[in-house]
Amino acid sequence: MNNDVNKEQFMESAGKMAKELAQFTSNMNFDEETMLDILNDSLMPVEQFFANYNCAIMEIETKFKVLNEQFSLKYDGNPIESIHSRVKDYDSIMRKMIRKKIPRTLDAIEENINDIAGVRVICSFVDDIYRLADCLLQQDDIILIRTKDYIKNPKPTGYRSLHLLVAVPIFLENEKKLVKVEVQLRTIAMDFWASLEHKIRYKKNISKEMLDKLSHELTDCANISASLDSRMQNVRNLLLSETQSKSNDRREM
Ligand code: 0O2
Repeated sequence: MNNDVNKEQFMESAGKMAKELAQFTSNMNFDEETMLDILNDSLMPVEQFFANYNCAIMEIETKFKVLNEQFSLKYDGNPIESIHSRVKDYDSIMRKMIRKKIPRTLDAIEENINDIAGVRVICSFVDDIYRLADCLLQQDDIILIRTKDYIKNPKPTGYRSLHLLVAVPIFLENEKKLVKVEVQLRTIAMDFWASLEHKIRYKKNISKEMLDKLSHELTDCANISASLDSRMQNVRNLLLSETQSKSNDRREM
C-alpha cells in the first residue's frame, strides 16, 4: 500500500485547515507571536486527529499483509491482489458533516463519521473475502462495530462489497486509543465495476434521462460481473478438488 499517498492527503487536509484558520486570525488584531501560538495550539489537535487515523490504517494494513503472507504459504497463492487506503479528505468530511448535521468539533466528527480511515482490500475470489474477514475479526485486539454485507445483499445500484466497521487500538506516547476504520473487501470484478460507476456518478453535465439509462446499464453490468465472479470461484473450486484428490491418491499409494 501507498503510505506516501496517505501522507499527501493528510498534508493537503491539514493545509486547508491552516488556511481557514489563518484567514480567520488575520481578521483579528494579534501580534505575530500571539498569532503563531494560536495557530500552533489550534492545529496540534487537528494534526493529532488525522495522525491517529493514519496510524490505525497502518495497523490494519499490516494485519492484512501478514494474513496474505500466511495464506500464500498454506494455500499456494496470494488471496490479496492489492490494498488501497486513504484518510478521508477535509472537503469530504465537511460535506458529510453538513449533510448529517454534525456539530463542527473533532469529538463530534470522530463520533459520527465512520469512514475517516478507509482500507480497501481487493481479493481474487469471493471465498477469500470471507476467509480474510473471519481471520481479521478473530484477532483479539479488533472490535467489530458493524458489518454491511453488500455481497449477499447488493445495493439497488448493483454495488457489491463486504464492509466491516472495526475499531483498532493504536499505541501513542502516553495512551492507547481505539480508532475506527472502515474496511471494504471486494473482488477485482467488484472493484472494476465500483470504480467506473463512481466516476460516472460524479460526472457533471449528464442529463437526468441519460443518468437513468446509464444506471440501468450499470446495474446490468454489476449482475454480469457477479456471475463472472461466481464462475471464477467454481473454476477455483474444481482446481482445488482436483489437487486435493491427487494428493490423497499419492498418500494412499
Ligand atoms: P468514498 O469516496 O468511497 O470514500 P455510514 O455513514 O458509513 O454509516 P453510508 O455512507 O451509507 O453510512 O455507508 P455505506 O453506503 O455502507 O458505504 C459508503 C461507501 O461504500 C462509499 O463511500 C463507497 O465507497 C461505497 N459505496 C456504497 N454504495 C456505493 C455505490 O452504489 N457505488 C459505488 N461505486 N460505491 C458505493 P463514499 O462516502 O461514497 O466515498
